[in-house]
Amino acid sequence: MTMEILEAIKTNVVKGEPVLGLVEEALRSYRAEDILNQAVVPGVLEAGRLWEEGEYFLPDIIFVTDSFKEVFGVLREKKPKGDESIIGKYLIGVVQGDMHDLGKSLVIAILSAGGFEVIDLGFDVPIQTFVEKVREIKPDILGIGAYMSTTMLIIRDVIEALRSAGLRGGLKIMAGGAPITSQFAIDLGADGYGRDAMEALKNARQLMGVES
Ligand code: B12
Repeated sequence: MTMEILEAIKTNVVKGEPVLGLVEEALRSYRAEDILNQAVVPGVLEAGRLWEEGEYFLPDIIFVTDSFKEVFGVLREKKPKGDESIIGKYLIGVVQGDMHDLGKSLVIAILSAGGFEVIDLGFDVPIQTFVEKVREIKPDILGIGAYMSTTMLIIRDVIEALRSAGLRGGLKIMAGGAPITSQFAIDLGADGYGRDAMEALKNARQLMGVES
């Protein structure tokens, strides 16, 4: 089999078209991580670029993130356990009262592609759930998303609750979402921020000490 199958997967990811059949086929010749790194991730990155440049609109991103979620689930199952190339554990969730999910999905796609093991708490996550999951999962980084002016201050409450539970020390926290700025994230008590998914990855790597 040639590289054509990887190209075809990438193209379909960019277009948000069905990709599982192609992935099953590719798995006969390629390792799951190669399919992820050489086809799926470049596809998501390309879609992210088209979004940033205003060429893609929301429905396009919805299709791309749906396609990514589906294929990522399959490929993760196939990846060897105890993969040493993992940079760190990244727990992520959207604050309570906030149902916006697309930005987080894009961030998850890029972080996963960039070497993080990402655990997704979903959206509308109660403050107490953040606390319980941090205690249970012990992530290196917690990403908190908030997408409305009415929910963004909850990020501060989550950070406060973690501090009260004695879980803040040693944990890196990143805040993100359209109304958040770099300075605002710091004011809320976070350690980092990401204007978009690529910046989130870059800053997460920096927090892990793998990028200067
Ligand atoms: C799509 C959308 C929805 C969809 C969400 C679908 C879904 N599954 O996510 C639906 C229809 C459900 C929805 C509902 C509502 N929405 Co709405 N929605 C939007 C819209 C149009 C786009 C948001 C989006 O997905 N952007 C695309 C993603 C890719 O960008 P992003 O979220 O900014 O994410 C990027 C970065 O922020 C960053 N990032 C994201 N998360 C994280 C996390 C971390 C840790 C890091 C580091 C970085 C990071 O990386 C991402 C990728 O580049 C915006 C307006 C707009 N054009 O932005 C309104 C908007 C956010 N919604 C708004 C409102 C008011 C609502 C509703 C209340 C509407 C209503 N009256 O019912 C409800 C609220 C429901 C609720 N309780 O949450 C307002 C919020 C206003 C405010 N107060 O701030 C907006 C701004 C529209 C507006 N101008 O009025 N919405």
